[in-house]
Amino acid sequence: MGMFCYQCQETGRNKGCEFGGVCGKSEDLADLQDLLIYTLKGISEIIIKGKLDIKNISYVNHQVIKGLFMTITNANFNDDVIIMKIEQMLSIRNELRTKVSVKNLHDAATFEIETMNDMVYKASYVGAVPKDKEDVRSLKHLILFGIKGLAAYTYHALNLRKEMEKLYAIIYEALAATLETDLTIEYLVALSMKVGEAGVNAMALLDEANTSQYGNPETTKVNIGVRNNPGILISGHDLTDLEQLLEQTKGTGIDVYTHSEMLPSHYYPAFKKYDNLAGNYGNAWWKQEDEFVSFNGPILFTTNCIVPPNSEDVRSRIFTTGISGFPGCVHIESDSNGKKDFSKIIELAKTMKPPVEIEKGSIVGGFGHNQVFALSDKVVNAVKTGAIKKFFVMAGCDGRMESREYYTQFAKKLPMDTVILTAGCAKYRYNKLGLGDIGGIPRVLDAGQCNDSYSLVMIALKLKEVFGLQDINDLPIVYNLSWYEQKAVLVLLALLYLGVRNIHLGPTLPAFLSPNVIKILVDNFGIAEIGAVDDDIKLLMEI
Ligand code: SF4
Ligand code: SF3
Repeated sequence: MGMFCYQCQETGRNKGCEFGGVCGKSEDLADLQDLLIYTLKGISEIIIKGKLDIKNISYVNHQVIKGLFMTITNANFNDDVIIMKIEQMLSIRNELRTKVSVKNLHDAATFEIETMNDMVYKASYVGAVPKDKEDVRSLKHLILFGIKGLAAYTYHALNLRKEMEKLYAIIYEALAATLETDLTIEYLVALSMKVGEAGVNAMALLDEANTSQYGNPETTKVNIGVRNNPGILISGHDLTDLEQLLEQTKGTGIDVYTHSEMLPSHYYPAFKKYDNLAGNYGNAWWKQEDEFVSFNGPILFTTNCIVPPNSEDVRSRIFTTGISGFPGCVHIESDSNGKKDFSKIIELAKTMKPPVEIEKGSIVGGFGHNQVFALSDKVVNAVKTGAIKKFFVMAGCDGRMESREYYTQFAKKLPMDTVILTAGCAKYRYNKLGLGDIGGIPRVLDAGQCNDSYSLVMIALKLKEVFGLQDINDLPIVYNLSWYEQKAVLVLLALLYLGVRNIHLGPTLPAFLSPNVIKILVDNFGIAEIGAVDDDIKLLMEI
């Protein structure tokens, strides 16, 4: 029945995926995800217009953020899971409707599905292109994709039993608003900023959840070679899954390796006590097709980014948990206390060969806010003496496009008196280049996952305080961000909310931004698309 999706950076022709996703998402799956989002909008409208108290609907709050997170790029490819989620959300929606007496609800809050055919039909036309004018549609999608990122961070914090009601409130408010047809550009821009504010709060909550549970990240050398034992590779962003896997593999002779965005787990004190945590294997998500072949052992996905496996061998070794999913791969559910049984993965690992070494040596990371604050005298002194001229925030995502070579070249060509602050899987474009240090301060300071972009904000705010500045934009910090999926959209909104100007964004601007919305972002925030490496370095050095 056709599809339309333009939520990520790799969208077809930088316009939209219409005949299957570049990511591997089928038309059916794309339509089902649209229907899931549509149902969540209906739930949100009932909650907002019915003035339901969020405190009394915890179960709904949790299931809504899970549903949103599932539709993030490369997270869940399983139609059956999305169908079950739609059915669950429809029954929640219908029950909520009995609790309120609101008239004139939209179709999203009232439609009924009786058969699978009904569902397929409905899914085929509630998709990503509502009948709004171009700029309104663009801003609604900026908000929706930011909300998906917000749901992801909220969900990770919830796994560590940290919640903030106002995050659910803004999710409902924003989703319900996207059903309205009479919204002005001004209203939607203001709502985008509210989502950005919620992004700052969600990242602060997650930071508090992670650091209170696992300690503050500290400077750490991570092995990128291999040992001689069979291994399990763990990917995605969920630290609670890693913790349980490390506990369950203790003493079994199986080593655990991190992959892609799980690399920063090595920086937490709590994980250092596990001698079965052997190192980090491979690079950013998009290289997994080759790297999973040579890894030899089972792979556990805790969140995105899954690339649909080409070979049956790799597919048979992939397990999923949490919001991730792939058809034909074993999914491991938690019990009601959040406990997961990974014994199937461990048993499989015991029958497998150890990983083939693809790299040797180590990389250094762990520069979260606490660690950088501990170095602040050194850092401030280096800025004052001119040893450090500029900090380049190069956080965000990596991806398949050849144009992302820009970021490697950019890092290589930066003047030696500059330091890169990074977070997210973008770092794999330059974290193995050996860019040296400035008086003991590494020139690439990795704060952690995309989730940890908050640390970069904290570092900027701390420097602003130390240097006694009024405006965050007066700091010698410039932003050259790379985006791919929807968490990066939230991070961008969070930075805009904080008043950060002149952000360079690439490798392309989001396809969901209309020319007028881009103009609003350029006029109000100085946002610019990346250009040629040398020109951009010159430009950003002068800001
Ligand atoms: Fe296309 Fe990205 Fe949507 Fe996948 S997530 S269908 S690649 S726009
Ligand atoms: Fe990466 Fe998927 Fe964005 Fe978490 S793992 S940063 S892309």
